Amino acid sequence: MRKLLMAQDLGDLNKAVQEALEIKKNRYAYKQLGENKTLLCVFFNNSLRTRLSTQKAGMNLGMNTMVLDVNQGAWKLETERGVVMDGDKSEHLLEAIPVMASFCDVIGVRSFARFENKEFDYQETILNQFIKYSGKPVFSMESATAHPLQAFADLITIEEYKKKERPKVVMTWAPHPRALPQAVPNSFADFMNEANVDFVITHPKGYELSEKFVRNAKIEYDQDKALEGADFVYAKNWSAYQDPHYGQILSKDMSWTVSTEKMALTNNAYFMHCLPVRRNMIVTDDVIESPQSLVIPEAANREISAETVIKRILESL
Ligand code: AN0
Ligand code: CP
Repeated sequence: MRKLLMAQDLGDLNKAVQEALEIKKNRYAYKQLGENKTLLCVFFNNSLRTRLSTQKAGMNLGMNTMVLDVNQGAWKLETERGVVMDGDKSEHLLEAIPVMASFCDVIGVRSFARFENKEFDYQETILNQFIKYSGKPVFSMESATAHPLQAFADLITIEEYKKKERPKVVMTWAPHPRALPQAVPNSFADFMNEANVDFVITHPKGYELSEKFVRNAKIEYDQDKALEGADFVYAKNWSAYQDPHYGQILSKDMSWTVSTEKMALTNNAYFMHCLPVRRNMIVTDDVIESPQSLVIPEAANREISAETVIKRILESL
């Protein structure tokens, strides 16, 4: 495996989940695989879970792990070619990438959508520059359009907790004070579309996501209707994808917050969220603290999803 961005990069998803569950039984079983191999995690944006779980995954595999926070301590990077660099950016990504690559064997990249230019974001310009100019395997740690390590961890979690062969999984938009990327809901839809689940997306009108990720998923604009009979409720805020509102907040409607009343419409569903979450915007205290909340085991599975991906990359070196 040379790259991770979409679910299809993992091949047969069921096999990938089974492999992850095997790894979870003994996460140190492949300690030899990463000997004298170095993992570099490059962050253009903040992170708690991805930063810790991805390093931990690399260490489980016996790798050396390094983290670079581009915006804290490194030189400010220019990312557009052709710019006269007379501003505050001291180095170009086109030099920085091959230099970073010369010190490592595998690279993880976090670079969120910037919402300045939809094409720049949706072409995954930054991640693709890493792929092109590093010559090393590259995986997304949430790039402009996708967060596959999160969606893979979510799928592993659903597999662990499901009580029926084909559970109903509802991804619901919920309000948030700041504009957030579409990467998490995009990848969740991408993975759920390939999984053995009855998948429904619910959001206010105007929040339609990219077809590339939504494909044939069911859309239900009435949240209460969507939640009926749900076995898993996956809450997330995202900003608008569709033109001319790309990257904008269209609604802060608090009636979309996942509350005890909303959960009462479901089949005693589990509650999921990738975290970080704003309480009493996305979800009430009561729901996130309830026994049905999976947010902590879900986050813990980030170590397992990352380890499965990095293991496959190491096996292909
Ligand atoms: C980010 C997002 O919504 O994409 C990261 C989530 C994993 N969230 C925030 O910036 C709050
Ligand atoms: N879920 C997730 O990716 O969290 P961080 O942004 O803290 O890494």
